[in-house]
Amino acid sequence: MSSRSMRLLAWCVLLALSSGLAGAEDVCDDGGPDAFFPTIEKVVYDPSSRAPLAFRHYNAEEEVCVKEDCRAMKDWLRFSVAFWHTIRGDGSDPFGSPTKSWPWEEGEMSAMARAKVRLRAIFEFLDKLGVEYWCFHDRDIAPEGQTLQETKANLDAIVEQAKELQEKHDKKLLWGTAQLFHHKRYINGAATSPDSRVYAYAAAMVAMAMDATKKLQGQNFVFWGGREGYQSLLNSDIKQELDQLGAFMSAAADYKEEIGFDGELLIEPKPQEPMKHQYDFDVATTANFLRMNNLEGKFKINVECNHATLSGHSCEHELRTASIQGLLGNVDINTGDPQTGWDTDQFLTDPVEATRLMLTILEQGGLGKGGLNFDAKLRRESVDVEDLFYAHISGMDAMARGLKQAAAIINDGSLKAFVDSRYRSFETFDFRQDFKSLSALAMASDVPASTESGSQEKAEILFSMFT
Ligand code: XLS
Ligand code: NI
Ligand code: NI
Repeated sequence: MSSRSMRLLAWCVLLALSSGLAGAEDVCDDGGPDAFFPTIEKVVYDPSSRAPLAFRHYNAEEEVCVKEDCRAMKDWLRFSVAFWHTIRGDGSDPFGSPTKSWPWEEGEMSAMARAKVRLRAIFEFLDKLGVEYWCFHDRDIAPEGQTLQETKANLDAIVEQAKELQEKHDKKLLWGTAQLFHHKRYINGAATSPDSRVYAYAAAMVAMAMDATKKLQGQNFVFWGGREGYQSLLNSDIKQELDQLGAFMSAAADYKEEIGFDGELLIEPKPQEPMKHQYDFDVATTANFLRMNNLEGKFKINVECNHATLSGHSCEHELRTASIQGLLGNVDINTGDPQTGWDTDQFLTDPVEATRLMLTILEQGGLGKGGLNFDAKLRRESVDVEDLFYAHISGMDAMARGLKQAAAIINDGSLKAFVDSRYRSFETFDFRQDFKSLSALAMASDVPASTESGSQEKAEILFSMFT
């Protein structure tokens, strides 16, 4: 932080403390456009640059055409910064204390004054990075109060400030969510808790967070059930818990209609961590949950890549499985570490992987109201504010390469033509027949001695010609 902004902040905190007036910190100057990242200029696209703080592939306004559908890169990709990792991530892990000393955590101040400073930090970050969207949990942006009423008042005040900042900086909310996993009241779950008081409390929190998301014109609202699962089947009635979850999600969908929130509701699957088993295990399990509870058409899915791999799938598999059912709404774009078996939430920097993911996204005509949310964090050892920029830049460049390469594969058409050709025998064959007629057809034909090659290797060449 520059000495000017340090002085301003100190003055401001002093005023807030001495006045004792509620909201006195609102009078604080925001420290100007360089209050938190004074060493960083706006990141620009410069393909020939050797400077790490530049985009070599992401060129926000550059048009990319998928057949006749031409959009600016920023509109295909719809990048979003995650408040919880980028602003609140402190580098702590189960073995060690925080490692970051971010400028927005400096000095003593009330929890609400701090929340307001943090909020200003993300908008400066978004400006300098050139990203349009952000995402939050209610508890990332506003502290919990002593009572539910106070918690609501805190959130309302912060949402008011966020609304102003969104307008001032021309930014948008990709999604909001309720954080129903951190506090010890959620040890046995939120919607799936055996304690009915916790169930009702969780509903109140979702209602509050959805109100906040609506107020900020959020495009989506996410449900990630971190504690919705079990540690042991010996002490759990999973039929009861799944029924509770179904009723809770139905009530959430009704609430959306009641308040006139026109964003998409999204469920984010994850197989485990923190619970040993989580109910929204993967896309297929979540799709089945929606059908069992007559919730088709009311929810889509937010696929997180690192969750996909934790469930034993690839991210590509999860995107495709959601997409073919009309359920792919958003991607939490990150990756794990092949040698580490948990949710390491790393930035996805592999352009070949990015191309595989963008293929599905482009084939379904983009993500609609959804986007690519960087649910990704710095390594514990990365402690400079510049690292936050390096991380997002490499993630954005990788996805931009993925976008261009996937568009080229689709526009070329050879891979699709090859896949289609494998199914050509069905062009003149109705497979929706009963076994009697199929048996009759088989009886009247030659016994198939073999069938043609799958030629995966050829498909790999048709893919790698563009990557
Ligand atoms: C945690 C999840 C979380 C959700 C939002 O693993 O990815 O960050 O995206 O609650
Ligand atoms: Ni996520
Ligand atoms: Ni995650």
